[in-house]
Amino acid sequence: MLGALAVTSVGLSTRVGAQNAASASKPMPSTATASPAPPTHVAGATPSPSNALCYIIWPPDGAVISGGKLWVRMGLRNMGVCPKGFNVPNTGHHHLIVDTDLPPFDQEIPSDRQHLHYGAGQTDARLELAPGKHTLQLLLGDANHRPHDPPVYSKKITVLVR
Ligand SMILES: [Cu+2]
Repeated sequence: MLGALAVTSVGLSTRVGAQNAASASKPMPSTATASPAPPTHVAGATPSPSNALCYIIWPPDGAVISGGKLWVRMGLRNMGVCPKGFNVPNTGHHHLIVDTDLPPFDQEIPSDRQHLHYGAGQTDARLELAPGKHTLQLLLGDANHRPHDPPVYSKKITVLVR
């Protein structure tokens, strides 16, 4: 009787401990579920603080934009924005990923119409989109346009232009 009681209480405390550990290792469940789990460790990449947060201030997810001309406002917390080419710890510059998925994290971010670089350190940008549905996502790059370790990127949002 006494033995069975002791076993039960040990089992209970073990389970509680495991639950705490699991929730502590996932600080941002909302962003973690937004993208289909790309690798988060990039060997040799410029380090970023684990609490870095990149987000699109405007437009909001689901926004309807008349005419297709808009300003995109880019947010970054716990890191600083710095122009390309300057190796300053805990900084980077914004890249806007348009209508496509995030590029590979172990390479330089491409530069084309779907991967826009803001290498002067801009935090807002004028954009013109054709009528229809579009996706927007931010990805921070280091002095050499490479994602950090761990990579710092926003949730992917959808806007509708009409
Ligand atoms: Cu860049």
